[in-house]
Amino acid sequence: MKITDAKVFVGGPAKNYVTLKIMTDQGVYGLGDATLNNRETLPAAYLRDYLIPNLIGMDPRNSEDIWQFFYRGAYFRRGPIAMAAYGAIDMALWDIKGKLAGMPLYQLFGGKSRDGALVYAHATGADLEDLMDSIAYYVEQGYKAVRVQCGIPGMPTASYAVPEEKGHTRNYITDYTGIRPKVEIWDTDRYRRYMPEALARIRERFGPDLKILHDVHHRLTPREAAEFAKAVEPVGLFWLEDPTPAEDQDALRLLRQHSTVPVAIGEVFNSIWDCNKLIENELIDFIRVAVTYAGGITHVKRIVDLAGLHHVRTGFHGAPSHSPLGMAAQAHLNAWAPNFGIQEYLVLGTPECDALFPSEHNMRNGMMYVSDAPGLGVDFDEGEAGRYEYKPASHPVVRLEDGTMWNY
Ligand code: KDG
Ligand code: MG
Repeated sequence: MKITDAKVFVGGPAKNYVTLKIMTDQGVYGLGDATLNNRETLPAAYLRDYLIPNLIGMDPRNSEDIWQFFYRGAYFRRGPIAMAAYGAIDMALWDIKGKLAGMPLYQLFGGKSRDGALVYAHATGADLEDLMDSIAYYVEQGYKAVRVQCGIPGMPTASYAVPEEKGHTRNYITDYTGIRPKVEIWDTDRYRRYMPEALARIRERFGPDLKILHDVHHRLTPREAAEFAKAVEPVGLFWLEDPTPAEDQDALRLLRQHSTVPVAIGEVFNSIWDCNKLIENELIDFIRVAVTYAGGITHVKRIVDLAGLHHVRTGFHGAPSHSPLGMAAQAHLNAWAPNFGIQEYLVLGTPECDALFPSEHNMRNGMMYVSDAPGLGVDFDEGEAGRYEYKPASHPVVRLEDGTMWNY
């Protein structure tokens, strides 16, 4: 069996999805997602210029050897661009494998460990009252877990993942059209003074059963993060996410010495080498890697297995930038993983997105139910794809009030 061709598409409704389609001499094709948010053209170029010309003629069933060929074969290894490109190939090869076997991917991993996978939604508000309305909306929809972010009084601009005005909780955006990013101003002291009390009020209003998550988005130093974690401990968070910049694997030691708050990190990691020390030293509770830019199913499965040895559960990244293909790969891993924790999930389900990526996965009552269709269980309509083209977009950048650059 041979790979005969592969194509890359960049574009989509509201987001620039990077979609790979691998064709074979037996008519079976595979699909993969290489959407590196706001840098989408880069994995697409790596795929088109180097990886696809090498893929043609390879046996698509040898997904492990193909992964090793690209990873070990690249003298300059890792990085989000390369790992997103290998990830898309790997996803597409698993899709082909599932279609050849006539089985959904979770069966090839070892079958289902659960019926449905717990997901969390994003509640947000320009202020605390606005956020409370947003949480209430998701609770009414049946969600059992909600990430909560709100505006901080006196902060010169909206803080991370928060709308500028009240009443825009369901259509807020974190990315902006164009190449030049918008600037947000951050004030750590105001955040540290306000947020623990806001989280306590959310717990008081919604009671003990709601799973509450909060994302610090890499903005605190290790000392500040330890202090913050101690302050929010009475809230009983499901997790505190990215309290410190993720590159520093030792940063969480101090937090661990001062608090038992569960810690989640890893949405910017792209390999096992970014998190092996964190996992082995049991400095985290949830690993947030994404199949999309951490080398695909083959590599992320290794991370999940390492995590399982150290009581670390999964909490895969699921921001709206992942296409339904990347989310499907994670849905299959979530169904199988013995150490599954939770899945971040933002409703993508616009009619345009559903038309581009027909899918049999579904969501109800805050749980994700995996499709039983062979392979990934998501298709890609090339006719629909022709309606979209790449539109540059950027994350905001963050500065302190005096102009110093800070972490987005
Ligand atoms: O591309 C960056 C976003 O995916 C990120 O800001 C979202 O922190 C995020 C999250 O937890 O989903
Ligand atoms: Mg995050």
